Parts: sequence; structure tokens; C-alpha cells
Amino acid sequence: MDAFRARGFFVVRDFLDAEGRAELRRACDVALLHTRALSRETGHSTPRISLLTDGVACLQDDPGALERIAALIGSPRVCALLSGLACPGEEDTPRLKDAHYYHEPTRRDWDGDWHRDSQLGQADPEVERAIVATTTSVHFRLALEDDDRLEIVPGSHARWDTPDELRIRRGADRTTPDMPNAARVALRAGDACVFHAWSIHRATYLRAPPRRTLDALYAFARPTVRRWTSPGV
Ligand SMILES: O=C(O)CCC(=O)C(=O)O
Repeated sequence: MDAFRARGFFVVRDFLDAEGRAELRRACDVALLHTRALSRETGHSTPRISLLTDGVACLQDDPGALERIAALIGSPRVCALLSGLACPGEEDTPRLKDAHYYHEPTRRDWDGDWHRDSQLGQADPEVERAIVATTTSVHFRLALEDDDRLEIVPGSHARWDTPDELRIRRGADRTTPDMPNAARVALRAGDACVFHAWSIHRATYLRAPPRRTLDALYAFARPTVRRWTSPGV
């Protein structure tokens, strides 16, 4: 928890043994291989497929595969890793938003954009800044093969951008290799990583070696106060 507060991420080595990994990889590969067979883009030029939208139709033929994935991302072990990460004022219960399977591209190598997930669909940086200051959203990911593609700017989850960072992630050169203080997160097969989705991060995508990383995104909610109105009001 201290590492998460200070740097915005932590790695849990050997989270899953070889047998568990092989089972989970078989399950996720069902979705990836079917998705690739059905599309010329999704699963080929994309960084990831959504296991709950793109892949779910494919998983319907193999309910055991969907169960295996759901069992992990809803497991007490994963929830225990997320416990205590919410901001003050947020509920401690993580809410699952989506589950993705990150894969290698099949046609060309490319570099991803530096971003905070909070900027996606958010045109106004000042609105985004308020979201970053008051809410928490986290990725839990599990490498099923060695994966060193992700880079994060440690500590960026807990503060707003420097002028250089803002110029890069909202400017014209979002794929630059020159992001100050970026750190590479190297996972070995079986390692898990939790990182704050509002951290400044990106990945670079290579056709080889194969990338097989399961990633689930969770958010924490603020308790809502329901206001009842009197009949006729
Ligand atoms: O690991 C990756 O490919 C990058 C992940 C990412 O940028 C994201 O999920 O927002």
C-alpha cells in the first residue's frame, strides 16, 4: 500500500503458478483466437481485446473459459490486493469496469501514446484535473508471459502534470520516448501488477515476443445519498 501511495503501482512476484497460468492462458486465448479469426483489426492492430465485449461472444462456446477468467478477477485474492487503495471518501469495494487481454500486434510494431486514463473522453484538462484529485481507478494485471511493455511515471497518480508532461500527453508528440522519469515495469510470467489508472503511462507494442497479459479495471465509488421527494413535489 505504501508503494501504491508513493509510486502509483506495485508488483506482486509469482502471483500465479505455472499450472494456474496455463489454464488462464488457455481460457483467454480462446477469446483472442476467435476474435482474430472474425476480424481483420481487433486482435491484430489493437493493443488488447475486451474479454467482456469483443471476446465474450467467443467465450459463449466455452463457458468454462469465461468462468475461469471471472473467478480470477472477482477473487478474494485480487480484492485483497485492492483493499485500502481508494481515496478518502470513496467506498472500499472495487467495482469491475472491464477486463482486457493485452496481446502482441500481428502486422507492425508501434508506440502507444502517453496518457492518464482519466483523459480518455475528457476534453477539458481542468475537469480532468478534478477527477484525478478526487477519484481512484486501478488496473490489476497478470502476466501470462513475460511482459515489459508498460512504462509509468512513478508518483504521477498523486499530482497534476508538470508543463513537460502536459505538453507530451495532450500535445502533438504523444509517442515520444523522452517522457521525463518514466520507469519500465518488467513482469515475469506469473507476476501481477496493480497500477493507478490516473498515472501517466503508455506501452510500446512489438510483434514479438508474444504478449499475453490479463488486465482488469476497477473503480471505487463515492457513497451516494438518495434524496426522496414527497409525492407531488
Ligand atoms: O499495457 C499496455 O499496453 C498499456 C495499458 C494502457 O495504456 C491502459 O490500459 O490505459
